[in-house]
Amino acid sequence: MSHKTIQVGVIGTGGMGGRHVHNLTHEVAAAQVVAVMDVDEARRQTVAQACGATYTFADGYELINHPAVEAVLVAAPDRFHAQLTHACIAAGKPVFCEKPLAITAAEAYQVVEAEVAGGRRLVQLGFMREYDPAHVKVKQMMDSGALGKAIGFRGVHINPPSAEPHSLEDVITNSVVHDIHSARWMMGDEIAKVYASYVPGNPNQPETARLVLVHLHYRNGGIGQIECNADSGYGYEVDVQMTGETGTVQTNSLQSALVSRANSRAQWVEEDWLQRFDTAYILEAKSWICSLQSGTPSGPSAWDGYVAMIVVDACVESAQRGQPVTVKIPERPAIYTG
Ligand code: ISE
Repeated sequence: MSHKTIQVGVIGTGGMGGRHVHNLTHEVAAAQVVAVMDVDEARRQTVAQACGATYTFADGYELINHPAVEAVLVAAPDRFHAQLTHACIAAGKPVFCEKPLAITAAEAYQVVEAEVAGGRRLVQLGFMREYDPAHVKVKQMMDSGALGKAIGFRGVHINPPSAEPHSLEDVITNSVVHDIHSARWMMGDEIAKVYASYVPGNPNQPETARLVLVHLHYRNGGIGQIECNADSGYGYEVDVQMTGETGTVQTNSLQSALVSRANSRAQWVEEDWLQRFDTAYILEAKSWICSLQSGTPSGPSAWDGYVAMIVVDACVESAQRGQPVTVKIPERPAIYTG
């Protein structure tokens, strides 16, 4: 691809998709949203008008195969991610797919297989924490070696209040999947065993989850822990702490202004991920478009999406059985190395 503007089609224009359309239109000079797809006709027309897209579709596959669309961003509901991403690979078009890549590891593997068969990376996954300045600082500190070898990971993921309890599968596939990716990325090592436990969202519905705790064992001896609250009742926070052999480093979500008033002190807490990762989403979109211009894929790959799903499946099984589960990750294909 040359250094010209990349013409992007966006599938799904709800909360996350709508933010991606906004960022690509207003924050990424080298991108132009030319097509949008949404099953909600009113929404797709409104979004198309706001971003100046010429083409609107009610069908994602039509958008993917339209000649004006050079690259695709998939922000449809999770259950459609794998099929739509697969269709982009079949059409030979680069695709940015929101996480999760699929809703099972088996389905994610089909995407990896198709990409490997094509012989080049076309897929970038929406694990946006890799673009969050606070996470990047932690990662850089560990990579600098100043704290010695990484031996421990701790991730805390607090979600906004939720009207309905979520299923255990949903919490792990849609939410904990971020922490799983973070746990691999930060440690630079693969997860070898998980032991997950949870508190149901409703005591009478054991298939729901409110609080999930996952213990991790890495291949090279490190350990980790993920805590995910599916319904905090108060706001949104994500933090990570890394333990090295000679020190620790962590993000600090308690950085907002401290207000003292009437014998009390208070701090503002972000509402959701769109607020917390505002900057990360912009940097992520810029990096994706830049990688398409340069022809050098970067960022989280389909392989990362697949491995995260292997760990997701292991966590679900572990939580359901109440037993530790061994994680088996196949050898990484050559297109994902280096
Ligand atoms: C949501 O879909 C996201 O991707 C957010 O980053 C995550 O924090 C949240 O738990 C998910 O539901």
